[in-house]
Amino acid sequence: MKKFTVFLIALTVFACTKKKQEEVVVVDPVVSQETLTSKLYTLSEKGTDKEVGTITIKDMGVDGIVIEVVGSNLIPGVHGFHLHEKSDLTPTTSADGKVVIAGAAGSHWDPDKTGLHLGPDGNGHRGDLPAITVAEDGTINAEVTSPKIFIKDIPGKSLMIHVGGDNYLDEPTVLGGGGARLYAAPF
Ligand SMILES: [Cu+2]
Repeated sequence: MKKFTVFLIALTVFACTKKKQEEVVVVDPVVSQETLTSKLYTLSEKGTDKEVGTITIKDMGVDGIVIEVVGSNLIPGVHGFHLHEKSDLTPTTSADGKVVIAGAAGSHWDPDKTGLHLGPDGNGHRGDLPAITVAEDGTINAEVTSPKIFIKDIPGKSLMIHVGGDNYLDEPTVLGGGGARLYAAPF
């Protein structure tokens, strides 16, 4: 009986110790564990259409964010990629009567009011990101970083993928020349 009691005490102590260990959460002082995830949709003149992937944003603390783009059934090639001002992806009508796909998302996020599209390394829009490439088989599994966007900036905005590439200039066409909005993930 005595042996059994000792065994029970030992078991209880072991169980308590184990529980305590499980409760210990390791928190990196610089990089938090926070991530934001949203689905990636095709865009049309009617709004959002099919689901074609996922975008995950990881908090890198003072270093900004890492953006992971995973998708399939996409149009191959290089596509301009930006953080736009709003998460609303409904179409709008321009002054000349043309439908702007996902127009309600606004333009590239530009909190410093620079009015300049200078790409990820320039001092223009903070929403300007490196262009991303979809493989020939229509898939993408890319990771881009931005030291100018922080995780707190993301809610209420959208990540936008354009039809064309991005020359990181406003010439010869504005906003990098990517043209129409093709896919987006609202946050
Ligand atoms: Cu854009």
